[in-house]
Amino acid sequence: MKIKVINPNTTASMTRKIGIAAQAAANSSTEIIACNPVMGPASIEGHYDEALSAIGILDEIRKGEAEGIDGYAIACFGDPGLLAARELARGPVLGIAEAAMHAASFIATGFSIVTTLNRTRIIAKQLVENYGMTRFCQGIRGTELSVLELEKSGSQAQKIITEECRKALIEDSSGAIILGCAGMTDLVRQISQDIDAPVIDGVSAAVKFVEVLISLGLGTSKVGDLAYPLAKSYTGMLSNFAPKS
Ligand code: 2AL
Repeated sequence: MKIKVINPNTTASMTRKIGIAAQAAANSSTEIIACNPVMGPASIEGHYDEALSAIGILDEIRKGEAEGIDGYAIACFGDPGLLAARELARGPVLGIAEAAMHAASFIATGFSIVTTLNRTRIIAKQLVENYGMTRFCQGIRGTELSVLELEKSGSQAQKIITEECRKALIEDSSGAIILGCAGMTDLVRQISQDIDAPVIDGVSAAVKFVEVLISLGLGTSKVGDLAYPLAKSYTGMLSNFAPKS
């Protein structure tokens, strides 16, 4: 089984971290291909970054389909380009935010999301609503840490995130915490130990759910709106992205 894990930002150190977490979550017989697009933002921290990162994601899915990839995880907490990616793919495609929220809803009646910059909270809120998770989501907390701060050695990021998670449990009355950035994937075990509560990393959850769906013989439905994109001409910089019949 081959699962491609796409970090939609172009920061290679984050892609390496995501690949390690994905391989640790997967069965030993599953091959994890962690990648990031060559074009796009170094980090995704808003609507504009998200919109443009989707192009790189779709390019990786297109290549993945030619390489016989069985399923995909999109490793950015905004789940950018998710439905478009599903249109291109035969196998399952999961976003880390949706995977994390579903996992949390299985183990707690309420969860909080602890994320990076405050401005990204609106993205998480919109996803919570889209995924029907409003009933479970008790809080979305920013830390004002930039995504690339998570890549710096000697950063205070882990301490700041841990303290916010601890506060979320008490102030939001949450039973589980979701880490709201793929760049936090390496922190999950230690934070869970430190706060003595379940902490969910969407990268691991998405990879595991993709693996399960593939082993159940389930792929993206090609009936209705997730059918392959209609063949047509695209112009200008996007001419290479024109769907073929
Ligand atoms: C993210 C993420 O997971 N990767 C990235 O570049 N930005 N999300 C976030 N809320 O900061």
